[in-house]
Amino acid sequence: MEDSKATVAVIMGSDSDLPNLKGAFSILNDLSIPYTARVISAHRTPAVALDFAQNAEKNGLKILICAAGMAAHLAGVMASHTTLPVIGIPMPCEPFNGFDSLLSTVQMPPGIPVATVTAGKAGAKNAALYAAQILSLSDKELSEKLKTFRAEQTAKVKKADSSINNRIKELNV
Ligand code: RP5
Repeated sequence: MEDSKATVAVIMGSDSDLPNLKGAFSILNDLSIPYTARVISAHRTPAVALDFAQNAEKNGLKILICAAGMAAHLAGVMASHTTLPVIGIPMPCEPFNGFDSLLSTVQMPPGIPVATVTAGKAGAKNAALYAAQILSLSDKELSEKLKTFRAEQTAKVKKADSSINNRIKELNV
């Protein structure tokens, strides 16, 4: 939920990243984690990025999720101005389809870590889940919700397994 008491910030380098981030907001909502969402660019609005990162802890935030594509400096720049955990999501972009974003986000020099997740939509989901797992270290209720999420996920795979042979027969191949 979008909230003034946000513990998680989801920051995207451009609003063009939003379609890839839907899964993150869906998971944060499902787990009732209050978040704030921003469009802040390390390159186009560097002063805003600096101000946001420097004041994040004072503003009650606990984790920053940063999604960016191409040169993708956002997560690293944010991490350089705060000791809060920063999770980076490499965004797919033309012409390299996110491989450039992946390397830019993951290859932080020693001293300023960024926890980089999968590129693209899967990464958005994993970033939200990973943020939840960090928060769950001091939130028993959230920890239980995550265990329920895992159990439901397991049940879905078992259900698929139990019907897969019938589904293959239906393909008539
Ligand atoms: C990055 O550049 C953004 O995160 C986005 O993934 C990419 C392209 O941005 P736009 O040109 O679509 O605004 O900073």
